[in-house]
Amino acid sequence: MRREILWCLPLLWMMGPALAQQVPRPVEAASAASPAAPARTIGEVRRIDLANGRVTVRHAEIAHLNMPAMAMDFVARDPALLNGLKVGDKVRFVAIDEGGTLVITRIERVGN
Ligand SMILES: [Cu+2]
Repeated sequence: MRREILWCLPLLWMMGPALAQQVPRPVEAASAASPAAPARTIGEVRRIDLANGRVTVRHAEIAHLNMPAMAMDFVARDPALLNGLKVGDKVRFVAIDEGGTLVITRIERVGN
């Protein structure tokens, strides 16, 4: 019994660092320079659904969402964000993935 305990101690000591390395590290705060940071994307409004707070945007590549250029639907975090937008408007917006839903957190018109 006692001999087994003594045998285990060095083993635990050796495995300690290996086990510690498997603990997930906290996610580092994304810096502004990081390509994973939610940057603003250029796009063009294709459709607006004010009642449901949705907007269809033909957008440029979105690096932080790993998305090529395409036209797609977004949900506006606040439907009021869509006030004043018209189909055909060139926009600059920030989109994030919230549990699989692509949400626009800000959007503004840019000069045509
Ligand atoms: Cu897309």
